[in-house]
Amino acid sequence: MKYYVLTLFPEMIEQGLGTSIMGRAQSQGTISLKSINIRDFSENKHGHVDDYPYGGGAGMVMQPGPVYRACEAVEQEIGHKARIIYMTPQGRVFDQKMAEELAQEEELVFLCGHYEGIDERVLELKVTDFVSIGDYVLTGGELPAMVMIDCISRLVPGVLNNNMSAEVESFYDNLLEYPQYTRPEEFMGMRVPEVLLSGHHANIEKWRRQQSIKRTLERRPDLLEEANLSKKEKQYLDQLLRERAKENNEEI
Ligand code: 6GU
Repeated sequence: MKYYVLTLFPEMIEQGLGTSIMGRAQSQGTISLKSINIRDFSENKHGHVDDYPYGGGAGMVMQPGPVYRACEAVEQEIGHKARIIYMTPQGRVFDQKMAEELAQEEELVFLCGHYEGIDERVLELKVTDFVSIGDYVLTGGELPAMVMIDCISRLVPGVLNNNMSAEVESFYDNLLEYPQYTRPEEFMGMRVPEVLLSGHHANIEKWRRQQSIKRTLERRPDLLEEANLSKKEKQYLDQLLRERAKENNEEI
């Protein structure tokens, strides 16, 4: 996977994605990351890339010219059309499913705005996808682009050590992850659940699935509607619901 990030703060992207798993993935060559400074495409003698909004109002707007030329330079380098994703709270909300879809691409271009946004005309001309990372407002598109790149990259083969781990973690099967324990066996008087010490793999697997179901019911019941449960697991969920109803003196 080749990422290109168009930004006024390339060092933010390089720093943020330069260490840990993302740093290793780049050293290995499993992914590549190139930050392009939009300011380098300014034709203004002061290197300005923003100006006052037509019609008045607060803040500054990024001018279309530098953004357009930066997009063209990246397209030239890639040699064919690529998706250009504009990070904006007005976009479609990013989720694991979108990450899975984007992970199939050879190249992804992220366009990060600042100030009050980017001149609409260059967005119309160049952007293929408008994406938000959630319903809250940030100061710029860099953190959202980094969130997306991190999430997509762990789905790229070879990025994670253990090929399985991308699937087993949260959201696989629409269930939350089961609780994890490591040494010591007892901490502050709290023991590791006995089943995990038993070495009985089938029992451990069953316990973990049940914990996932229980945790999802408690913390993200909305996810359960899309979860793929076996007949036995559905019975377990029904049992949890009955217990809960009983605790609350409810009818079911
Ligand atoms: Cl993609 N950009 C900004 N500025 N704020 C956001 C966002 C994006 N997603 C959520 N909030």
